[in-house]
Amino acid sequence: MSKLVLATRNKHKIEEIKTILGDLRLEILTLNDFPYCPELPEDGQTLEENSLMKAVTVHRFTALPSLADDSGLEVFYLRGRPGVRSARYAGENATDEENNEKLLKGMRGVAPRRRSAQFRAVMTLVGEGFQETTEGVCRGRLAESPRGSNGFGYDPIFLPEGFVRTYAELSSEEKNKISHRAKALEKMREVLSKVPRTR
Ligand code: ITT
Repeated sequence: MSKLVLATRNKHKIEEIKTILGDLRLEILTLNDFPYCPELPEDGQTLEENSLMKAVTVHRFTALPSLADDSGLEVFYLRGRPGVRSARYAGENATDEENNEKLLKGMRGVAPRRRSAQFRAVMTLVGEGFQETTEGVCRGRLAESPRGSNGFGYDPIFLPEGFVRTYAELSSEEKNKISHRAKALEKMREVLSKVPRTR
């Protein structure tokens, strides 16, 4: 069986990625299996840069193929913000609630047709002699107030296209069918199925 290390400690991402890739013959490890792995750099200007830095750092440390996910919510009215700063929008150690609150405050009074937003995930796979990057986008719009308790991050305030429910009101099966993360992983599937076995 081939081993793959997810370059993240975010338990929600880990759960989603493991479920989506559940049918592949992969032993999926995470940074929780490598407690001494150094902090991952996240100071890039783009999701692509951060995703690559995380995957490279973890591959170097573990000597195993590593898959990183850098993702964010891009709001058109805010010219793509919070984007690459999604995790830290309301400050360095901001909670999901604080980030949601800041975003909704900045969008107060903005009409529904101008509340377009998209989630974007950039996945990077780095192994011995191979590297692959894929992107997944889920379009939608911002809700007026938070709704639902599933998922994490901005899920309670994001209405995916074609739904009247927020990401946080969808079951995990529903979210994993349409999400930015699922789409990026779908494109990575072929390469992941060929990850070489590790001794
Ligand atoms: P790692 O870097 O360890 O993977 P992180 O939480 O710091 O974990 P990111 O730097 O990629 O991850 O930041 C992504 C932020 O974007 C995340 O903290 C959420 O606020 C938001 N986000 C990404 N995907 C999301 C999703 O599926 N649902 C809700 N919010 C999401």
